[in-house]
Amino acid sequence: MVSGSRRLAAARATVRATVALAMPAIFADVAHVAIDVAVAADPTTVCTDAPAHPEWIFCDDFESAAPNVGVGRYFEIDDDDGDFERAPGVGRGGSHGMRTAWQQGEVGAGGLKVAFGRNPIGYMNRSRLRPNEDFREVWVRLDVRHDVGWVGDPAKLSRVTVFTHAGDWRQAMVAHLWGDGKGHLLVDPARCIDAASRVKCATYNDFASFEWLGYKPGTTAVFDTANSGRWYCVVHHVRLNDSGQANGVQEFFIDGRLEARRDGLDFVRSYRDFALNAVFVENYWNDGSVKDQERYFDNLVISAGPIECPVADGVGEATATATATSITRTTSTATPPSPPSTATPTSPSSARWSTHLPWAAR
Ligand SMILES: [Ca+2]
Ligand SMILES: [Ca+2]
Ligand SMILES: [Ca+2]
Repeated sequence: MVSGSRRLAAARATVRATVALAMPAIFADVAHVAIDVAVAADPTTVCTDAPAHPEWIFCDDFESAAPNVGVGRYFEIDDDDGDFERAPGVGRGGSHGMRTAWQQGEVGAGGLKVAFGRNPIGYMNRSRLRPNEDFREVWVRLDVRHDVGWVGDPAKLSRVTVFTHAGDWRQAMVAHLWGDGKGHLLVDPARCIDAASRVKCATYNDFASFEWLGYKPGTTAVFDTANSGRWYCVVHHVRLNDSGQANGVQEFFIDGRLEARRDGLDFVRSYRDFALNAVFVENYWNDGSVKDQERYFDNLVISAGPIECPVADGVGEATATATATSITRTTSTATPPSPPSTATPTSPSSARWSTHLPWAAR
């Protein structure tokens, strides 16, 4: 580390000052708050700063322990039979992170599930993360790195949702953050509330009952081989609408830059029984991985306020690009297909946003 502790301390102070200034803006106008690029503190020890961030609901930098189920932790983990694991050196800046190992053709390669806030499902409430609060707006940070030579777009990355009933996993809405099949991530908001503001879904992922509010892809080709080997700090922001107002938001940022935003969303109509109460991080590749390959996660943070990202990662970029160029030439036939043209339009008036991605449906 060239910077030294004094510089690091200064960086942290800067971050805190930025957060303090930004916080009142959350309530006034969330549209541009997280666009301000502030340099977050040392990306290898993110959760060390948690005490300075009361707005953080959950933080895991994978430094202290392997992901586990329990109070303050996850409510469910799929470790892919040990293949999805915490490991030294695979995290940001050479820290600990989570390693995903996809074998060729593999679909499910593990995931992490966090519940927080007021949640009707006892199984999820094992985490006890601020269980008496309703969160109508959250920011979720996840650092993602695809190994050098990466090929393809796994459909899933994460989702933020509202669970509504004690006896099953039916949902009021889902803010999907997943791949567009063309190398980018996208936002794909879905509602499961009827005109009388009652939950329509009858079970988990009740796709037949979802109303797709319209997806929008980002601009950074995070899954391109040419961009493999570098870290991306992905921040996913979701805000439920106020009752009677179409003012919900789903947007995401990479390294502090806005990628895609949907606003004016009537996410849950006037439903108020529960608010955002779970985040799932998923290694799920609907079409199966095109080859044996790995990706890595670090710094999963769920917050009630905006989250800063570290300076964009340029380390290893040249190496990754050089390697990727040759790989792209030799494996072009392995590139997964683009989304099919069978996306289902609904009403003509909202045709611009009224399609969803059946190729990614689970
Ligand atoms: Ca780490
Ligand atoms: Ca595996
Ligand atoms: Ca598996």
